[in-house]
Amino acid sequence: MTTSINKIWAGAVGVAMAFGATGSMAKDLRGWNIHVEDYPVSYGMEAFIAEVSEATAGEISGKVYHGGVLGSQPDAIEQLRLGALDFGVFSLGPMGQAVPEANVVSLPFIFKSIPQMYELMDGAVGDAIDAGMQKKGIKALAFYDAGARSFYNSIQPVNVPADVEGMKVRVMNNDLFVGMIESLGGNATPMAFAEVYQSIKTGVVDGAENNPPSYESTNHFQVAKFYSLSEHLIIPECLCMSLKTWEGFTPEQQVIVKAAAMDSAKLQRELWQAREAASMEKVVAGGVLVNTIEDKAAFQAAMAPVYDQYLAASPDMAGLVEMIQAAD
Ligand code: BDP
Repeated sequence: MTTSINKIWAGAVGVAMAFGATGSMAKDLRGWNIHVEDYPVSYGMEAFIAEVSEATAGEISGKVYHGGVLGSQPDAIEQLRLGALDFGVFSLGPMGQAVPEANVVSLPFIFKSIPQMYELMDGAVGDAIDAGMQKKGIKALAFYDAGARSFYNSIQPVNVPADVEGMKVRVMNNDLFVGMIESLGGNATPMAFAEVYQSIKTGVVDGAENNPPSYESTNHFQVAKFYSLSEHLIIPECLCMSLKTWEGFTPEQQVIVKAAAMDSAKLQRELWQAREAASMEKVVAGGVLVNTIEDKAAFQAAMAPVYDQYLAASPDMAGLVEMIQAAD
């Protein structure tokens, strides 16, 4: 008899502890990540959840599921909106398909440089994107670096827009990228990241486009040996949280989570720079032919219709485009 009363008492104490001083329940978060463990995004996410767990004395803890095991990126975005996933690092490419504000960064050549992108994403542009995402049930906590995306394929170096003519190019899930490839006369195939390696290998597509770390970490460089540094898209990534999860935190917890996210972005951006250089070395050692592009302005001019496509679908975003274009 005494034993069972003790058990009940112990259980009640456990529940009270779990609710904590503020009355909110202890939370164990599920984090989605498309990348392998050894990747700047992955280290950033691990640092984020470790800091949150430590600063909340375990009130909020979590686990990051790497390697896309919790599903493809478009599916994961839906799960995040519903609250089935708590957090993740998402490219604003696929995010833009659901959030017009986020889509502004999927315009070719919109940012002038990576430092400019950092400044704008840490300021007014990032705030506008966060506001747009919140309308869709997602809270943007911090922005990570994903460098610039360039073309790679198994056929020939790309030097001028006409080199893409007739090429089958995989793109991320976003209508703007279909328009972008079509503006060069190529055939775009939206496809999940996980399917790209096999699709290039078997000739379903001729190539794709991505930053050096993704080109390298996925082994795409082994099946698409021509890497042409067009750098046509600078698409930052977002450490995001389901708004449902975010709103379940106390104000004090939100401050901790936001600070941990910003700290993790600082770390990720440093790691990113180092990994880009290492990835370039690795692909060159692996036999890739890298070429720079003399006349990037030719690509910029050819891709101009993507801006019309965006503004036709989202006329309210004209101010945001101008804000970025007017920035130094
Ligand atoms: C990588 C992004 C990742 C995307 C991937 C892609 O980090 O989020 O899923 O590109 O091309 O650079 O699908």
